Amino acid sequence: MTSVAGTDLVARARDGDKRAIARLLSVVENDEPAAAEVLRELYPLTGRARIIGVTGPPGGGKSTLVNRLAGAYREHNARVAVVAVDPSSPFSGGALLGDRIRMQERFLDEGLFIRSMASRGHAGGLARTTSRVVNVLDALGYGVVLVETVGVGQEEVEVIRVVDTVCLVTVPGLGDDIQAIKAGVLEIADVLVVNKADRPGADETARDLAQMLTLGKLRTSWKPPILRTTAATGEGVGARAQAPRRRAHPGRGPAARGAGTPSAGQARRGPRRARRRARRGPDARPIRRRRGAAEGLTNAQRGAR
Ligand SMILES: Nc1nc2c(ncn2[C@@H]2O[C@H](COP(=O)(O)OP(=O)(O)OP(=O)(O)O)[C@@H](O)[C@H]2O)c(=O)[nH]1
Ligand SMILES: [Mg+2]
Repeated sequence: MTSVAGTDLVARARDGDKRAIARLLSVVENDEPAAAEVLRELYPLTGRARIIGVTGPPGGGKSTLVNRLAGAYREHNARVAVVAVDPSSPFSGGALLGDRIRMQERFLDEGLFIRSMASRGHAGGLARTTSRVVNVLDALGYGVVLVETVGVGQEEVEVIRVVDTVCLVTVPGLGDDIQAIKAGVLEIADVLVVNKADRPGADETARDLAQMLTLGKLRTSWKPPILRTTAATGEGVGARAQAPRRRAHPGRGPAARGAGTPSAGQARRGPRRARRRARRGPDARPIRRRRGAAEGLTNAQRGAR
């Protein structure tokens, strides 16, 4: 793709042309030749969207919940994008989008964009590709990006780091499986959801989770709220959409995904560095001072250290 074509694609995508958006996402996802240029062009526009991750064991109702949340955010007029990372059930399937009428409503909705991503075959890793996709959607003006992943492996834990808010979905009666979740995802969860609350055992599961939180060596003082939802009917989902936001996100959020809004530290260090960073693009490693530069060492002296 020539750079003119790349720029044209960006322009059409920014106008809301869904086919152009899909094509643009493929360019960055597959690391096509125009990817770097596209990302550079869009980079200054990133850092505005609210990125929400929905993760948890297979079949817990993540897609159903994501669909409900998308509807709830659409009611507040935000343009919403959904990124489903390796959904075992395809996102176009009936179960995910509720009844057929609702599904058609969603697909006709100009303000909603849905993207499925395979979890395998990404040069540079799934987390990096996901952050690129999220950054593009952010730059294109989607106010809310919902990212669904199956939270079982280490790689998914890495993926979920690109989001601002992690919502961990569990279901009643998980039993010992709940212990398996605890290892990675519970530590980074901002909100815990016991979905399928219409089934028996929701209160016990909520209690188990609360207990695990008190036992876990959580690194921050954040106490994730534990919410009960029935995504199938939408009950309790409003509470999730309004759940409190965590303020501090160690190793997460816009900086972790290389988005453009300068952190307080970057702002202090001044615009020159931010501009340099913008020129280098979102995948560049952070700019660090050369070792010894502050002490005024020569290159030879530095090398000898
Ligand atoms: N009883 C009940 N069933 C639900 C609820 N939410 C979702 N389901 C059903 O649970 C099944 C799985 O829902 P999905 O939304 O596909 O779950 P998922 O977590 O996205 O599944 P994977 O992407 O395959 O991991 C579907 O048959 C849903 O209709 C709920 O609140 N109550
Ligand atoms: Mg799903």
